[in-house]
Amino acid sequence: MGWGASISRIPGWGSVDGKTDVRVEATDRGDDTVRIDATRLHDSLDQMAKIGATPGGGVTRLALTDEDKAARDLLRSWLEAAGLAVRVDDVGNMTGRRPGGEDGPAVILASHLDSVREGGRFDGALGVLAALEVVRTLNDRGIATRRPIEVVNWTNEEGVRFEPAMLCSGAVSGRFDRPYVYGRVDRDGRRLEDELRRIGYLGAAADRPRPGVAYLELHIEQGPVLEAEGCPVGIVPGIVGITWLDVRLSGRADHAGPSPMGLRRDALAAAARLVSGVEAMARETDDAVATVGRLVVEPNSINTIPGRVTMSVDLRHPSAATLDALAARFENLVAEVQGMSGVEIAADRFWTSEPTPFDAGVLAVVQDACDDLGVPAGRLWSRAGHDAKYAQDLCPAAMIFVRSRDGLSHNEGEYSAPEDLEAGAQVLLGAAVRLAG
Ligand code: HGY
Ligand code: MN
Ligand code: MN
Repeated sequence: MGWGASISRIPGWGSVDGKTDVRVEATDRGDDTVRIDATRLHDSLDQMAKIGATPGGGVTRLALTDEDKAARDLLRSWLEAAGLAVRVDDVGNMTGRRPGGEDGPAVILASHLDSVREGGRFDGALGVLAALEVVRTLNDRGIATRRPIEVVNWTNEEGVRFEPAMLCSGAVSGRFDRPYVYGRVDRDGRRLEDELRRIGYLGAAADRPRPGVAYLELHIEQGPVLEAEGCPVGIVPGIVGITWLDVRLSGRADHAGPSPMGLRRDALAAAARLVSGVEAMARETDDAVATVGRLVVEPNSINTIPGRVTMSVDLRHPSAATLDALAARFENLVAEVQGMSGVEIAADRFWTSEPTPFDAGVLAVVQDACDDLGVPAGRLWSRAGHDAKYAQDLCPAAMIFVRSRDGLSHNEGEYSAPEDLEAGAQVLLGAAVRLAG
């Protein structure tokens, strides 16, 4: 069952940002409803999922790799085929612009095409390709909007190859300066700037996405809430706080045999105390989560006491104060483990994405679209980071979620039912048309 965005009967006014009045004109289409082309949406998702496809049915499409380039090239061809003018900025963000009756700020529909290692086919790609489907549908029906609509693909949302996450939407919102962004290196020491140039996506700062009338991002929930509530779609009032630390432990490599236990400075044994300590503090704190997702042991030999370990810590909580308290608690644990182990430990809290509420006006427009379509929508804060966080710095923003089966994501088994994906895209169409007038 698909929901048709009936845009013929939604004349009305609403203020999106307290300043800009959004007038939604009744079209002259009578009772005609405008539906996305579900087959085309699924086909585009299938084609995109072939790029970086993994044997386990997922995708590995790390930022600025050849796979990311192939995805970008495919998106560019689709955007141009839809008549959009495509521009690429100095950090690789791609923008396809559909003109409106007026020039000026656009309604921005965005997400990302890069993935994590062995990720799923919908994380990011759904938002970009549903935005494309909105444009394709408007084109099919010859519907002109008052304001331009822009489709944006953000560079390096995941922050896996080049930490931190949402790096290039953060650059556009002024959170990261260009030298910092360009200088980020991957685990092989390759610089972000050089990789942009290598894949041919190093554009101009003048081509950065500009502040829009409003920003909408459709994304899979990546958690279990909508499934538990029986809702295909969710309206997202904000994103929780996230902080990332890079931790380097320096002990002393030594022979695994003759070295007496009391003299050892075992970097991995010390790291293990940090890993279990991080897990314990999150379990003890309501609404907190923590993960050590990355850990490298050196020299990584069966009969050598590990001399060096580098590891990551990802802490998340809805409250900035609690997030800071968790980070402080971790620093105390570091001091304690350093004291007892003789291993030197340096913890660098290098990125914090503070809790971000989205715009009430845009959220109300999304709610209207759901109501108009009769789509049951849950309400939940996002515990995953998204570019919408930095987009909110640029203009009023909101997110729309699609239910995830078993809440699973960052896993090749990531799945959302076709009708849920369609419902999400239909809500995106309805909200975008309201905002674009
Ligand atoms: O880390 C996150 O939450 C996002 O997937 N980048
Ligand atoms: Mn994502
Ligand atoms: Mn992700």
